[in-house]
Amino acid sequence: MANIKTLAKREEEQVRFGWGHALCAGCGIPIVVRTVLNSIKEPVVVANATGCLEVATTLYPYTAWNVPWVHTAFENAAATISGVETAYRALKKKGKVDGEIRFVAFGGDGGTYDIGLQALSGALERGHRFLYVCYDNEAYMNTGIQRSSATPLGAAATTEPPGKESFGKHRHRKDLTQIVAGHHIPYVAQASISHWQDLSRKVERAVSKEGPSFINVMSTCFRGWRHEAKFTTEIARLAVEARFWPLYEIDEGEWRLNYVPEEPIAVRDWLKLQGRFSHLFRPEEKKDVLAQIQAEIDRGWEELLARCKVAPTV
Ligand SMILES: Cc1ncc(C[n+]2csc(CCOP(=O)(O)OP(=O)(O)O)c2C)c(N)n1
Ligand code: SF4
Ligand SMILES: [Mg+2]
Repeated sequence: MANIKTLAKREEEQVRFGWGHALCAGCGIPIVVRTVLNSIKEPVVVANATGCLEVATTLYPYTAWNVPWVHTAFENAAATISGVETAYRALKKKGKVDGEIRFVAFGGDGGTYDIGLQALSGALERGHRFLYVCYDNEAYMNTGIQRSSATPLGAAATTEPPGKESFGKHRHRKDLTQIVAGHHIPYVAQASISHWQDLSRKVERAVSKEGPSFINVMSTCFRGWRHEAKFTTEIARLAVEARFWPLYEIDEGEWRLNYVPEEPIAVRDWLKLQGRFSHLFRPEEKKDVLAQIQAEIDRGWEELLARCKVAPTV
């Protein structure tokens, strides 16, 4: 497993991502992208769905990318990267390219859970060798915090605002990691910006597979979640401690839970730190909604425990 020195050395040798992007200071996305790209030793080609990552890293005439990079539409990052990977295989067969190249697609939750799901499912089923990384910040952040199917129950979003008749988002989030697991691809994982070594190890596993792989990374957006920017990784860490965002992987069909909190925190203690849930506590506490959120977490955790071998790596 690459340690921090190896990752730093790789970045010294070739900065793959980073110059002059306009992502907010304190955004979780650059942590995802740098960790992913620095964890891959081979040359990389990237496809990037529209979202904060794409918009804020390609302000014409500048780019923050120093690898071959394709901007795709919102809905087709997986289709694009599968086409690039197919072209590479065809050219390799003809002897026109040699050497190993890895193919990575990045998409936000809007571009992955919702609008790009069909393209993702198709590419996974076709068996292309690529890694799809979803940076999940739980809403359509770039266009103004609209709810997505990754937005948790009770969160405020501009398209599902809390008010007299509403407590924010009315439905639980979709479990995309498990939907992808249903494709029975070689490698699927859930990771978080708060546990970068775990993410780095998962990327190494993912790109070693000869078929498709998928990593769903929790990536805090302090603007949409409404907390101070300096708490970005801490909020992500507490999501893991609350068991809201379990760290696990499915490697060649073997389910492994990578971290079991010794003393899990109640989800209300995590929600309380974020302005997007403040209406659940004021003026009076919405006990029924908080109980529903906790019950869903408990259910998901039990389900995961029943499937997984406990194999701590963090
Ligand atoms: C087909 C289409 N619909 C809508 C848009 C406008 N749009 C651009 S980015 C974005 C939000 C992306 O959300 P997400 O994928 O979660 O990424 P984030 O902005 O949170 O990084 C939207 C709606 C678009 N570019 N294309
Ligand atoms: S709005 Fe959120 S996701 Fe977008 S760049 Fe800012 S912190 Fe990052
Ligand atoms: Mg998003």
